[in-house]
Amino acid sequence: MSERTLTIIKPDSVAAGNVGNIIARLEKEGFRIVAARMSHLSKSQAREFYAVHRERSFYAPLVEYMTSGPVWPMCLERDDAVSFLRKVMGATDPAKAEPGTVRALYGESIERNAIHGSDSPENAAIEIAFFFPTAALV
Ligand code: 3AN
Repeated sequence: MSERTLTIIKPDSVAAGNVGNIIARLEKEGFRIVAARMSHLSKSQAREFYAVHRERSFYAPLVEYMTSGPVWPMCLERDDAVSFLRKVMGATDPAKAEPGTVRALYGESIERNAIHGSDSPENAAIEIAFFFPTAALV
């Protein structure tokens, strides 16, 4: 069933010049880009976006990292978009990600891991609304 999910091309990918490669890969995997924009997150935006991880030891460094440079949030559409994107992304730790996945190809570390993808349809809806008002979706 056609579904939408939210990805963020993270600061390490933007700094390394991998935005084009990652977008090309996502399109090749059958995702349609419903909305996209470049953004430089404020600390309060990053804290809110990752609020579920508030109690984790990596929360403060994660907020630091996600605000360290520009990112590309995008709303993507495809059959089973949420779970399919997770497969294309690979495991959180690029060292453990399956060969050929986006994180295996472009991730530098468990924190600087190239790309974000929503983990459930419920969170996808929340995360899409966080970055894109309905009017920005086509
Ligand atoms: P995923 O992005 O694979 O869904 P989450 O939601 O568990 O992973 O974690 C959100 C983000 O927090 C990850 N993308 C990564 O940047 C960072 N992160 C997760 N676990 C760790 C960890 N053990 N150490 C450092 N950063 C982490």
